[in-house]
Amino acid sequence: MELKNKNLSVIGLGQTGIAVANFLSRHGAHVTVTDSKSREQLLEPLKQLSAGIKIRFQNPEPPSDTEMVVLSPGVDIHSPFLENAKRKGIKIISEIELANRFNTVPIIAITGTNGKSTCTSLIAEIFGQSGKTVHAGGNLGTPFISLLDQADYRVLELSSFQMEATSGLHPVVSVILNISPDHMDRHKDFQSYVALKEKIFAHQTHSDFLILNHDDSNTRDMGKACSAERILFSTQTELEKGIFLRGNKIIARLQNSEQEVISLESLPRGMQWQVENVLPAVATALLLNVSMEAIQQALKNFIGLEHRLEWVRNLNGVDFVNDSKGTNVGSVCKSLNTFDRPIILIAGGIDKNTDFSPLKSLMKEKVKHLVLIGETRNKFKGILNGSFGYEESDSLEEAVGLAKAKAEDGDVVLLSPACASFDMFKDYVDRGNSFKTIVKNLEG
Ligand code: UMA
Repeated sequence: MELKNKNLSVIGLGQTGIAVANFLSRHGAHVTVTDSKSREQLLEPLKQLSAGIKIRFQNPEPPSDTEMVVLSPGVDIHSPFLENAKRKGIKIISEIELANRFNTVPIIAITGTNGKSTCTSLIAEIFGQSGKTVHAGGNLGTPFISLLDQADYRVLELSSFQMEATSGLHPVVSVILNISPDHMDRHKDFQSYVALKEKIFAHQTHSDFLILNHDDSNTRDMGKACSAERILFSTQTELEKGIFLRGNKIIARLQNSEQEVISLESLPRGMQWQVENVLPAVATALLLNVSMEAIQQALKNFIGLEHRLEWVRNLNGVDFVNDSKGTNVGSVCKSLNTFDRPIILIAGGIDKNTDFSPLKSLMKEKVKHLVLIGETRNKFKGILNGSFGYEESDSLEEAVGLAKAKAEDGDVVLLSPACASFDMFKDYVDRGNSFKTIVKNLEG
């Protein structure tokens, strides 16, 4: 792709837009960045742009000489700016597509609704342990375009947003962890969301691998027409070919032989709760010939990620677990299913136009008591429709206090909100950190 002296536009001045604009400028393009915010709101990001890059604020029209637009993941492909670009016949590509065209290193790509970051980080940890150079990024945090140095593998976490305007990606291993409705305020319907996830294997060939979740009816039968070798994983069923649990042991049956990988007790506590993210990571490593020793060592060391089923503390026999990243219903269902003990759930926040009703029956089964916070309280109450006892709280601190008062020896107090956090916190990290501070300060 020739960039020199081209007139190129970037939409969105977040971390992706900054990295893309600087990359294009370094390659000799004339770059204009547009953002829907005002200059005053963007003083910090503006400082990170290279000299010579032009900026436009709150302008829905692409510059008239633009030959191509690169969009940031947070920008809806149907936003006025991109609709106007399409009308003018301007080419639109994602940051992932742009980076992919300059990438020369084999890609391992992970998508799904929940668990992507944990699985991506664990794969990077395992390959790192084996002495390989790996760059992990994408939705995980570092944009792909910033990861183009030489390496053995790139491990990319890919969101549905990043797959819009992505057409040529070709991973050597692709993983789809699970699919349940999320971001329904952005995507037209569930089918469109699934179709974006399926793009991950669209260009895979017979020498590649596609790893899918056998326990999820939305992923089990995917990719049958794809030429990559399909490998399934399951925490519930022994598979003829694939990776699965037998009792408390992880068993891999991949290339006509069976191997025992590790027993669950050897994993740190937080990862024992997330085996469905461990299995595809182990399969990826085995398929790409990483040694069993490196895999086992990495599994013993990897404690999981902050704000994803993160164990915070045991107080009077009660485990307090921070799952602030549980911002959609599918994620909360998974988190509730993780525990076979009574749960006191703290949930609520900002609505992402989600249907909460799938939570109702699971909550009846798993949740001993519910504490509601945030703007979605009324929506939750409407769905529960008097069928379930709950308390409400205006602050997270009070909510934790109410949860603690209900908890008994052996119970779990779980913050897993099923919602975004912006009504009460800066983001899910801020919400999770607040929860941890409150819990650590609780008196016995
Ligand atoms: N903007 C516009 N026009 C719009 C919308 C946004 O100009 O129509 C501007 C905003 O004013 C802002 C900028 O775009 O200045 C933000 O861009 P962005 O939302 O793409 O954010 P980045 O900082 O570039 O972060 C993105 C991902 N963000 C989203 O997908 C929303 C990050 O994922 C990712 O880590 C990062 O690129 C690096 O690849 C975050 C995320 O929340 C973690 N992802 C969602 C999730 O996990 O559920 C998908």
